[in-house]
Amino acid sequence: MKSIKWPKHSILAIAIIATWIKTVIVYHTSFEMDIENAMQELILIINPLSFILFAYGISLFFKTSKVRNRYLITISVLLAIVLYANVAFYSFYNDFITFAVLFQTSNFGDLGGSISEIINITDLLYFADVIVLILAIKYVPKVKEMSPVRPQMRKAYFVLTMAVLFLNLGLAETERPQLLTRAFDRELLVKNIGTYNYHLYDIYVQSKSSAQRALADGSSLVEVDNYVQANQASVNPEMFGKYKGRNVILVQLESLQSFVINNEMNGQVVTPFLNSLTNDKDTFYFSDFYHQTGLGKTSDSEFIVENSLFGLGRGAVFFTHGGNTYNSMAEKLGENGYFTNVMHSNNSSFWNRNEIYKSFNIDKFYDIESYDVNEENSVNWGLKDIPFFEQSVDLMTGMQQPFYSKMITLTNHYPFTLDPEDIMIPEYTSNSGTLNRYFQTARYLDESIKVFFNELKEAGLYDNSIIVMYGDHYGISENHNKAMSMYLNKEEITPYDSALLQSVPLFIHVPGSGDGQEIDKTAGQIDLRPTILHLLGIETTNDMQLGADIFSDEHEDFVIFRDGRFVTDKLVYAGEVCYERETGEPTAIEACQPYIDRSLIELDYSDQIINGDLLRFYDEETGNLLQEKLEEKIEE
Ligand code: GP9
Ligand code: MN
Repeated sequence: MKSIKWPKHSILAIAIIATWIKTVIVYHTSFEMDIENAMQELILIINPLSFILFAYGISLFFKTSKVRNRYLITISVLLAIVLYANVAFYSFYNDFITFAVLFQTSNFGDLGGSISEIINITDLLYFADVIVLILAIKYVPKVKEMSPVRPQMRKAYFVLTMAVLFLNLGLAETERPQLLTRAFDRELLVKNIGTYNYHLYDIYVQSKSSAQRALADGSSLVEVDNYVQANQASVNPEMFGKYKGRNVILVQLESLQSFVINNEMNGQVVTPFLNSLTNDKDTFYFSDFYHQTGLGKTSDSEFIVENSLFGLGRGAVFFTHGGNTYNSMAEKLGENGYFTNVMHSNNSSFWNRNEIYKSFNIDKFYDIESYDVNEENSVNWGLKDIPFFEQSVDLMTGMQQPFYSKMITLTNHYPFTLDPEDIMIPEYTSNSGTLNRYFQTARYLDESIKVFFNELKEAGLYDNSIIVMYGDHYGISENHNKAMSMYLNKEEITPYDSALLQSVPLFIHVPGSGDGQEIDKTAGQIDLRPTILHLLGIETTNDMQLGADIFSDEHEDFVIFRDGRFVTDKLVYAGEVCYERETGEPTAIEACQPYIDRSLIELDYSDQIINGDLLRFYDEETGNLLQEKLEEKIEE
């Protein structure tokens, strides 16, 4: 052994390699992460490295090897604890720890008794790298006591660390575009940037939002409140309470845009069942309705509909502000005797749903664990919509009535693939495979709704329910403009066209009512909360909401997009150009200016409410500011 010439920084190298290998092994043995291809595996292997290099690399700044070694041991112990805590948390919650959750101790209430069941003697293996490191320090023959590390050497080391980080981020970006800006799922984050980096990122996101929260006080709420009160649309007495007491079934139609409704593709009808609802005696069909989502996509549409507030301009509010105080539609319905639930066959942590649903006061989340999912009945993202609806109706039959169920469909999701037996119409024939397949999955989604209606009838749940269905966001992005222009028979897709293409269908189906009609008022997802609550006879006068009941005479034909674009019955504002809606011709900006100003105000008020967590200062019952909370705040 004596003859081996150990490199100078062997202890550092051993620490890095031991922790790296251990982390990768723990990824594979203690978390259930589905790895779909070699690239994902490669990312998983690389992803702990940049942080490990960085954390251990700090040792290069210490002068003596003794201090260096002590530092290395401390860091290895800390990293092992972080990883081990995640393993323990995961085995219980099937989720990774977030900074926010750590401070909500109530979350651990149900964990108490089971701590001892979770901890096991074999768990010492999670500290194997620490042991290796200690042994190495003891037995690896000491190189000549090193003089302080040369600055060039340190520089090279940290350049390498950065290179590894960027390699990791670059690969992750190709595998999951917009991973960090959208931050949709903790599992995806850990899979792509690694546990250690994930915690840093999480701390950054959480501390940013808690700083904004701490700085906010009730005074900003006064201004917002004045605006909201002044802009409330009064109820339509003919419609208010008309369907009181019915179950409410909300169906979010994944990626469904209006352009497929009452339209054909190469002679094939795309949505025959939904088309039949557009002139059905029991259905209100809203033909000029828009999604208002941002990067949070599905989760934004949920957020907007529940709260009648906008999502955020950056990131997903579900992720960044899951712990805020809200006054959701579910909470309102719960207060009015409803059993409230969400049905969606996906991991409960996706979009941080498991956390924010608590803030929305939703009674129960039927996530993937509530469904029977196997090879045959799932495709691509999970359970296919038809079995999803079938199994959901089974669950509904056991629910206390009246209930409010929000159902989130999944099959019509990018990349829009189907098993051969589910294909009902051929692909389209453009240069975009995405658009070509989109028609097929939209056709499948349409079929699933038909099945759902039949199942509800068979289960005896149909007559006493109202079924609200709307597209959650676009499915075809502007990357497919060329193919879209071919389909729509246009020379090109202009910003004006793109804005109008954000229209998604909205149906309010009220079995047996005979009230059906087409409504072409310009409206958006933000209007759904007051619209639905009013139909059920639930007041919203004191609610901090930005939308308006579409049935109200005071509802304005004006819908604001998250990025500042807007559509009215006469104008379209997009790409900083004001267009005449009817002709699509640009017109003087002055025509749009008042709406531009109002869009900015409303978006800003919505952001203030969310960033400042202002609803904690608001009494939903009286519409007053909560004096005691404000005083507490001032004392702080
Ligand atoms: C995932 C589903 C899809 O659970 O809601 O989210 P999306 O990618 O459409 O935002
Ligand atoms: Mn979606």
